[in-house]
Amino acid sequence: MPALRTAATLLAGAALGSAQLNGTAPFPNSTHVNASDPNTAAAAQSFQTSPPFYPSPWMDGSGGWAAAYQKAQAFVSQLTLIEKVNLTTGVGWEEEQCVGNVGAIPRLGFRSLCMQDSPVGVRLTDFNSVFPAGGTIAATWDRGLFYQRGYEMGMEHRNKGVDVQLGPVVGPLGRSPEAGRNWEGFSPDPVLSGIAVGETVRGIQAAGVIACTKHFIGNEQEHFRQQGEAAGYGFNISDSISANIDDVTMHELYLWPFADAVRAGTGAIMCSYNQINNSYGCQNSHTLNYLLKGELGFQGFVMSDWQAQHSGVGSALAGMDMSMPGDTVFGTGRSYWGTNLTVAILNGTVPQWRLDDMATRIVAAWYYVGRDQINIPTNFDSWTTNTFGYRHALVGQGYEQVNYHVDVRDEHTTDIRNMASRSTVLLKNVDNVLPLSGKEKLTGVFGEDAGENLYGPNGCGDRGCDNGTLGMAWGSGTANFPFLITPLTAIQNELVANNAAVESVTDNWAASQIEALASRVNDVKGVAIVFVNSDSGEGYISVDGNEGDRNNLTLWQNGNTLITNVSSVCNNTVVVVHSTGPVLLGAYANSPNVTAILWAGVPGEQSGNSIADILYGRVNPGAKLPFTLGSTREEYGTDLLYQPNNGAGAPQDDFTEGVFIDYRHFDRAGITPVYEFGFGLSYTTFTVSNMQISSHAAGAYTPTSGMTSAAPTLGGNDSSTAYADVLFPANITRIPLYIYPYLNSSDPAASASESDYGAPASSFVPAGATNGSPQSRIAAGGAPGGNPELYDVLFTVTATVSNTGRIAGEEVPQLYLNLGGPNEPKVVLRNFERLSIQPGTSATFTADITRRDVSSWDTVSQNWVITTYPKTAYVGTSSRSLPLSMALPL
Ligand SMILES: *[C@@H]1O[C@H](CO)[C@@H](O)[C@H](O)[C@H]1NC(C)=O
Ligand SMILES: *[C@@H]1O[C@H](CO)[C@@H](O)[C@H](O)[C@H]1NC(C)=O
Ligand SMILES: *[C@@H]1O[C@H](CO)[C@@H](O)[C@H](O)[C@H]1NC(C)=O
Ligand SMILES: *[C@@H]1O[C@H](CO)[C@@H](O)[C@H](O)[C@H]1NC(C)=O
Ligand SMILES: *[C@@H]1O[C@H](CO)[C@@H](O)[C@H](O)[C@H]1NC(C)=O
Ligand SMILES: *[C@@H]1O[C@H](CO)[C@@H](O)[C@H](O)[C@H]1NC(C)=O
Ligand SMILES: *[C@@H]1O[C@H](CO)[C@@H](O)[C@H](O)[C@H]1NC(C)=O
Ligand SMILES: *[C@@H]1O[C@H](CO)[C@@H](O)[C@H](O)[C@H]1NC(C)=O
Ligand SMILES: CC(=O)N[C@H]1CO[C@H](CO)[C@@H](O)[C@@H]1O
Repeated sequence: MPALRTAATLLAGAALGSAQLNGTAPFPNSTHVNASDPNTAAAAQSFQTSPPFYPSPWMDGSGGWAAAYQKAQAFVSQLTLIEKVNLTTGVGWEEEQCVGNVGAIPRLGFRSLCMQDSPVGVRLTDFNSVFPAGGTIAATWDRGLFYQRGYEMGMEHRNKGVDVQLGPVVGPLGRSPEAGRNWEGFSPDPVLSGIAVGETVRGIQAAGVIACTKHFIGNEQEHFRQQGEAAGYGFNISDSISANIDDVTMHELYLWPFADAVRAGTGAIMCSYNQINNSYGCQNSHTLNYLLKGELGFQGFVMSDWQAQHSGVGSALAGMDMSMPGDTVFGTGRSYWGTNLTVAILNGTVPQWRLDDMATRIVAAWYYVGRDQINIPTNFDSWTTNTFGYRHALVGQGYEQVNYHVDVRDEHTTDIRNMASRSTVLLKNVDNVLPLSGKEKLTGVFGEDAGENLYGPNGCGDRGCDNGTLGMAWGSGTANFPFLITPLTAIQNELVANNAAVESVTDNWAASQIEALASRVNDVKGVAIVFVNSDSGEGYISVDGNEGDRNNLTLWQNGNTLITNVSSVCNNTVVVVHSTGPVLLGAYANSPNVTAILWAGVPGEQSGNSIADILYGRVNPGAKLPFTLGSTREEYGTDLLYQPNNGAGAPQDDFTEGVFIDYRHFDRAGITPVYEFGFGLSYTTFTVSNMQISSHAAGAYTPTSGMTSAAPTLGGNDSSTAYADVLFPANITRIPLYIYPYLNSSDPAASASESDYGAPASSFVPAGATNGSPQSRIAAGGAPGGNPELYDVLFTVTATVSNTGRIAGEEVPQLYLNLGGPNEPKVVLRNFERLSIQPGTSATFTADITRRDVSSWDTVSQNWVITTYPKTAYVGTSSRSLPLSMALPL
């Protein structure tokens, strides 16, 4: 839990850094930059501070938001100061039914908005589905499945009465393979992540639920994300870890997928726990005001991660719009906003236009996804699954029916099974041992990961254990299973139907039983299928000493020994891996008795059926690795920070590798991976041929220029509201520890002491922060997602993909670019398409290349530029199998 701090102290964080943006400005903590690292000089072209950027850009209704903007302005114009503050501030942890609720506006019949986890399904309820995790669906490389998954998750949230689904995730992006929450996001490649997040946002919001894309930004590890959490693990640090990211890397890597989410219309963005260049994610005016709301033209609202807010005025002026869950620290009854925000408006410290902008953004997102047309009451309670319980769980008040057990699953489980099998990557298949016939005389199934969690599928809170098969990892990114089909059950069903024999050993340490069964399988020329896993999760839970982040990239539960014990006596050993990210499989890639390897990710409720569909050939694998599988953790070059490196100060995590993460690093360092990014086999074979490029006349790039309009103020003059009019109403029944917008006293001095805003405003309001006059527009901005001309299509690449085998299959042709400069990655992914092709026939791969795709970030002009270096386009079937290439005719 973060310590309580005074607003004045914390504002130093918001305003930190006086340097102007400058491509050559030195990184302020240069002692942390290893100048002898060969990657640093080239990649970290301009480490920056977090230069202040004020005022916070106000919403303008651009990019398809005009109608929602107008409706929201009309609505907010009717609101009083207190009602506006209510919209912005959560009522406190466990004070209402959802993981977060803001105050209601009863006068206008506007209910308390409900924010609910999570990115795999509705969390903390029942009769919901569990979808494959983000990092698993990413392996489909299938836009249609990205959208379908988003839509179906959105429908389930909608029907539970949720307003905001707290997903999808593109932060962490996946800088380090060990990072605990990578599985919630998609891929360390920004383009794969960007396409996946865009389709997911569109899907969720088509269902009438606001998507909250998270965590913005640089949230690349669990260790040290919160001072209090770190203290619980025995680390003495004053502040959250600072992800120190240079301007090029920020734009070309970490911000890239957020641009896609904003362009897709995400209604909310969650700011993160960590600091970015030594300023907290929820009060960093550079990342929120400049990058997100300025350059990316984000029209929705920024909500804090739970307890990620560290200041009142500072976060308001730096661009945060909603405080979650509202209290400074869970259960304190104190808030940086609520009463504090009311006081800050009354005395002019925070200008009214900023509050109006917060409220407008929140209500506009609500209209944008059509929530004014949907009236489904929240019909569950996060804090109990009992039918009756306390409405205000924190304080045990309001006993009533809180759960209606509404089954929102519809027919989604069929689609979930399809999504999971289409996410399964075939890495090795010697002599076509797969698919299996299902008529093998004896099948031996091995591994705890094949079977049940003895505590039940939901037996460990927030899935904080690694018992039984890994259908989901741990943390707040979880949901309760309605059932979990284990691999063993599905394989038994398959084989028993065929009257074949199947036996299993699911104790990974039962060496003699394992050897006995594996030997018998070998003897009768059957097949051994070994299930292994590697788990991770969110930092507040430690499993087997893994404090969210993984301590290693090896298999858990004695998995390596298990594979060795089986394969040393059985020459037809199939290995299936469930994992939250990369694991070290180098020992098995060339091991003769390991005849097949499958990566099945974190598949959700239909785990067993989906792997059986692959093993027995009902689904021909077509998935591709969304990351690189190396042979040691060192090969990745981007390990986590496991120990504080700045005394008792904020740990400093310098992203000195720049844009060189995952395959870009392996390519640059000349390391041959075990299985490369984009790799995946099929039961049939494909070739690619006949690459062609056509150019489009898109015209020259026009930097956005001119001025914005002035900040609108809506309704009456809030700062002239009488203190007496914002007191607690006499007739209100106050719920203990609940966060309200009202004051206790009409005496300004007393209200100030209650709010801690006693210091003169000038001492902590950053220069320009209250200025609502027209502002210069940002050259790289102009609409949601950035300058619209960045998305102009400059080229279209086509190639022929032929199925040269004997069965129908799916292939993912991939388009990569080399941008020509001496410091550019060898190749970067830019487009792909999953094609279904009948045997003996061909299909055409068609991929657009946009202006953004061929541009590099220029720190001096603060814009995207197309360098004069010659550029090459490549087409192939993985990041290292690129048989076709052509120069881009720029
Ligand atoms: C900006 O860069 C120029 C060199 O191009 C340098 O002279 C100047 O000192 C830099 N400004 C800052 C604030 O670092
Ligand atoms: C603010 O929200 C609280 C909690 O929902 C509600 O009780 C109160 O009436 C709201 N106040 C106003 C003025 O709408
Ligand atoms: C106002 O915020 C300060 C922290 O800056 C906190 O200590 C105080 O309790 C808050 N006031 C209320 C009424 O929540
Ligand atoms: C389940 O997991 C917990 C925590 O990891 C572990 O201590 C326990 O032994 C496991 N129990 C079973 C029955 O697998
Ligand atoms: C890696 O971590 C897992 C989970 O904590 C543990 O079971 C395994 O023994 C570790 N591997 C090594 C090589 O230490
Ligand atoms: C492969 O399996 C056979 C049994 O079929 C065994 O004799 C041999 O030692 C195994 N090879 C390895 C490398 O484990
Ligand atoms: C496994 O070994 C047996 C002899 O023990 C041999 O007949 C069979 O062909 C081998 N299978 C594979 C897949 O190598
Ligand atoms: C805000 O109100 C408090 C308490 O009345 C006071 O100390 C502070 O100076 C005020 N700031 C402004 C700008 O009026
Ligand atoms: C020059 C500068 O900004 N230095 C910063 C380096 O990081 C520490 C973080 O703990 C800051 O306190 C310094 O101000």
